[in-house]
Amino acid sequence: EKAKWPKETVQLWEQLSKKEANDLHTIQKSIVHHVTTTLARAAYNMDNFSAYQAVALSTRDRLISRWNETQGQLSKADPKRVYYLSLEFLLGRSMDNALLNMGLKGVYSQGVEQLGFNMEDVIESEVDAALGNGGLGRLAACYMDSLATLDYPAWGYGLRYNYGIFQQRIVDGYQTEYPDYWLNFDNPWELPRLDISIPIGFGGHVQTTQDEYGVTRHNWIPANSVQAIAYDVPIPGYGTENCNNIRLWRSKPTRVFDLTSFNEGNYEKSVEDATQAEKITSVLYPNDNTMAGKELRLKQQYFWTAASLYDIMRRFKKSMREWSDFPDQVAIQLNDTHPTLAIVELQRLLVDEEMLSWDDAWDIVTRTFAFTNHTVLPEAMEKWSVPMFEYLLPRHLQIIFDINLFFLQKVEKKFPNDRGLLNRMSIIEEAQPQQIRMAHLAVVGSHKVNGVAALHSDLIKKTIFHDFVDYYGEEKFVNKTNGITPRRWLHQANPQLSALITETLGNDRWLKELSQLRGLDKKVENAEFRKKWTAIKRLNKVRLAELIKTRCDVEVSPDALFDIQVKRIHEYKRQFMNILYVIHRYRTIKSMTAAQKASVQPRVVVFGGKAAPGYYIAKLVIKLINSVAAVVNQDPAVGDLLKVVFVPDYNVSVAEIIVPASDISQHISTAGTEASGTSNMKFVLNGGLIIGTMDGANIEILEEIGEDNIFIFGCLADEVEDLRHAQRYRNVPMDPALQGVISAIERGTFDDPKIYQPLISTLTVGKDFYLISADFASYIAANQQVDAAYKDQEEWAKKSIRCTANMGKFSSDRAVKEYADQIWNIKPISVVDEGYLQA
Ligand code: HBZ
Repeated sequence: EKAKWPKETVQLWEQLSKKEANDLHTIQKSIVHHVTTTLARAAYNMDNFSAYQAVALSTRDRLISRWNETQGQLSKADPKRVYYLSLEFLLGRSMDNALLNMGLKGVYSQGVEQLGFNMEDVIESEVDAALGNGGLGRLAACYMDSLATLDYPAWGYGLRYNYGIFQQRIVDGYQTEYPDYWLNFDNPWELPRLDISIPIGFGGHVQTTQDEYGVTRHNWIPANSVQAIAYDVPIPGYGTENCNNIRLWRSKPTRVFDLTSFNEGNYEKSVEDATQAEKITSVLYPNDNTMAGKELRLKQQYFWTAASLYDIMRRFKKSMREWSDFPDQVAIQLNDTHPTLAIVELQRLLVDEEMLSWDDAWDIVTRTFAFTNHTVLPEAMEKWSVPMFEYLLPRHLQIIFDINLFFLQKVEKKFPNDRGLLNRMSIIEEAQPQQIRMAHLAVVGSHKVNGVAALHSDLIKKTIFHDFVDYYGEEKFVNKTNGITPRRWLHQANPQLSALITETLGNDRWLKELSQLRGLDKKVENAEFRKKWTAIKRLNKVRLAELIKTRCDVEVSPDALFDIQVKRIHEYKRQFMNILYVIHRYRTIKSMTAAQKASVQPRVVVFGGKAAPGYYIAKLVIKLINSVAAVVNQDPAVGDLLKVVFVPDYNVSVAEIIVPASDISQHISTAGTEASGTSNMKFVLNGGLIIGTMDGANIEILEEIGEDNIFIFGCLADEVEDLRHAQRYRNVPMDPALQGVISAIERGTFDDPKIYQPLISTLTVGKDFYLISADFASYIAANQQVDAAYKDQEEWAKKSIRCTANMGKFSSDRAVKEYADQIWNIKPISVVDEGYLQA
């Protein structure tokens, strides 16, 4: 079109599409413009929320300019891109982050204050985008921030759920769930692309024919279809013009199909079909580390992977390259097994639609995909029942059986006559009914498989993927230790500490190169600096104390030691052990004389986290925490020596208040069960010490910060099996202190003891799978070491500074660079005002 225009028209467009300036006046004008036009409000009739909406819309304009510029330049450059497929992106709030990353926070704050609003209140009016459960979803969000910041050409693909993770309220001590209708007030952080609409088929049958060369062709005829509509979420990098994209799909009924039913006079059926179609992207499954096995979840997975691949292939086709070049243009990272169907879908499209040979197609597929494993827990391993799968995806089932057959034939060749081996490695589990093992499919269809911390990557090689290591060799199985973005988790969440660090180091380069924090090490001996450091921690504790007062109606002293455990509630994470120790501590204080009490270190024990709605034992743990809190907090014999709170509805924006405020935080999973953990990194980066087991990334944090700055306890991963065995077969008695605690619960000290019977029976000898009893004595000892160390506030401040100073490794920038160099083989491209530059 543009080519047909006269020169003046082109010039006019170019002149008018110049980016808006970012001076105070222009920004204020744009805010007021959105108030009076987009929001249709009178300029004075405003509350914090409408102020937020206007500021968000103005911020969004600037994001979109960057998005357009970046995507336009990338289209021309056409580099190899990475696509990060994740069913969860736990982004939290966007406004503060977008303004900080674009370097506009200062001018916007000034503008907003002059217009009569408090910037913090405006920021807090935003609802979280909570499209994730926990670590896996937040990791995806941190990686998107780093990819954008480092100028990597990267897109995320996910689902646009109408309902994110449920909202948690505590009623009578119990968790109750409420829907998270986060789209109620419109979402300024997405660009609906209503023109991008992709048909996705389900069900039906496979037509088999011979082509003119006698080759068998398979043609899937789906029984019905839905449309995938694209919504784009811009992800601005920090200190760069680059702005990446997360494309989220929403399901909508296909017009043609409801018309068919309608024309047949079946109005009700057409409405029913439409409802079924919309249901696909209606709700995020609220399970973390367990497999639900629901048909709707499988539909979500196929809907999402098929739409994403269609989009990726359409983009590839524009470049008119050969299919064999596909893996040189496209890297696809599978965030856990949830997107594994993408492997099968790509094979299907290449063979059935693009007419490649099976072997050529499979070579392209395996060079394209790489797979990240996030857990070794057996209950989390995804399996799909073959009959259900066949009903929804008949052609894909055939392809999976073929992939499996060709794979097992190769295994048989390498290790002949080992039937046990073939059974163990098969993608199909011979159960009733047969099950598809998605983790095996993901390994077979990928060129690299990674775990998320050194111990975990080692463990998966020894356990779930052991046979695969023997078959493929070691090189296919690598470690990529997780990381977190220092922009959100220090700069944004802890602005005062960020400012002190910048002032101390003389520049803010640490925000893009986190190992620069090492420069703080030489300030450890500087008493003046320690004073500033400690004062900031105290301010953050005051901020948390206010939140606790508002949300829990409990007053806590910011002078007490703040001891925090926030994460999903799960038996393997052992919040149960933590609250059992709190009871032990309570009983100890109760037994003390006034003189003895004088030397007790006051503590505030903070819990937060959601339990999966169907996870009965986890929900009982929440109830126990709240019952213990109710008793302890009003006991005059205890006073400020011990307070216990459960902060309801823990989410990303609450984490931003909690993380900077810890003195100590708890990462106490049974060794070998927590793949990595990422909140451990967030707390330590903010100068909080940790108490933890030799599990996941705790081990690597210990290596970086040194054993004097971390409280480690409990058995090691390679002792776990022996301990379980001993417990089962040798009548190991329960730890005596633990026995005392259990007796107190059973006497009814904390509500009706009948309530807790199912919880307590998880501990009875021979059943304590997570080894709470085995670790209890060393847990008590570690807690005593924490108290003793905290007594010396100067030494504690030194430890705190050393923690932050040595966390460089755990930046998600380091992590994505490793993925880019060692798995994806992609290079950064920097966006410039015109044209592009190869970095
Ligand atoms: O992934 C977590 C791990 O438990 C944690 O150790 C690790 O740090 C983090 C990032 O690598 N795993 C999850 O968060 N897993 C899930 O949320 C999940 C969600 C749905 C599932 C299975 C797992 O079907």
